[in-house]
Amino acid sequence: HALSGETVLVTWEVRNDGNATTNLALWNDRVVLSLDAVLGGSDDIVLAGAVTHAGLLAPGESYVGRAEITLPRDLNGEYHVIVVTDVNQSVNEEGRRTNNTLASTGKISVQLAAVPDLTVSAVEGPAVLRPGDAATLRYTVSNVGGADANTAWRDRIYIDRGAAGLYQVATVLVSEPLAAGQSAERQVSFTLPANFAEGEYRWVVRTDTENTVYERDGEGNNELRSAAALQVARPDLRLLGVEGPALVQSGSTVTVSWTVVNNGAIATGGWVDAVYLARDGVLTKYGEVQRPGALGSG
Ligand SMILES: [Ca+2]
Ligand SMILES: [Ca+2]
Ligand SMILES: [Ca+2]
Repeated sequence: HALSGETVLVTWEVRNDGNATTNLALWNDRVVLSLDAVLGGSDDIVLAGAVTHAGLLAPGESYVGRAEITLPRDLNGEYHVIVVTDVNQSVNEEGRRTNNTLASTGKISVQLAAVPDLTVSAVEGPAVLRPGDAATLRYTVSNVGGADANTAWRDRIYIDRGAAGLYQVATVLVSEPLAAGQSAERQVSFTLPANFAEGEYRWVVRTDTENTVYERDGEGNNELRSAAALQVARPDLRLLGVEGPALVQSGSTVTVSWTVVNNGAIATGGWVDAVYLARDGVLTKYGEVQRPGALGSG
């Protein structure tokens, strides 16, 4: 019994049944897996194409060949092991080569080894950003496969611009293992380029983008597109009018009112309006108003 992807030791014995020492001291043996006990055909899997033997072989002498062979990672089934000695037919045997191939009587049973399966969930990024803004995005990568993910891999964070394609904003190199059944939440910060076009987009997170983690049938679920939209918008605040008293007595409280309209896209993030008195080009500030909320377009 063996598991796919496992390393197994194969040994075989080769004897010189002739009446002369080999004319060469170097030849290659080949190790093949085969569903039937016959060499050749589409069922053959060459495990070791050329295992070199060094040394002359006198009549009656033998050697034990050995090879540590890593089974293919998707191998599944019951196989004979077939060994061919002097596969290149370089030793002069006067044509007696039919006995150079031997199949194992028993079969080796190989089962598929479990593999990791990474998936992305819970992609949460900002809903509104201005070009040039700093942003932080959170996401979760889970290993829903049957084996630990032990090799490092890279995640990539994109903004999906539709027809304009994906725009990468960040990459994350993950070097700590993720055990089977476990999840890890990640957080990544980046800055949106100042020239990023305004529009409505989606966040996209892709895990294992270089495919360093082998997931067999689980490679297709490595990307998640956020359900929530990202709006990239440039606000354009404009003061429409200011009204205040024309005559004020010093020391008294006055009320000033003004109207702000947003001629651009939605404005968020909070800002401050300030009230000044101007005299001969010199501004003196008299008050401030915090604007914590958002101001929609128009
Ligand atoms: Ca022979
Ligand atoms: Ca996967
Ligand atoms: Ca993969």
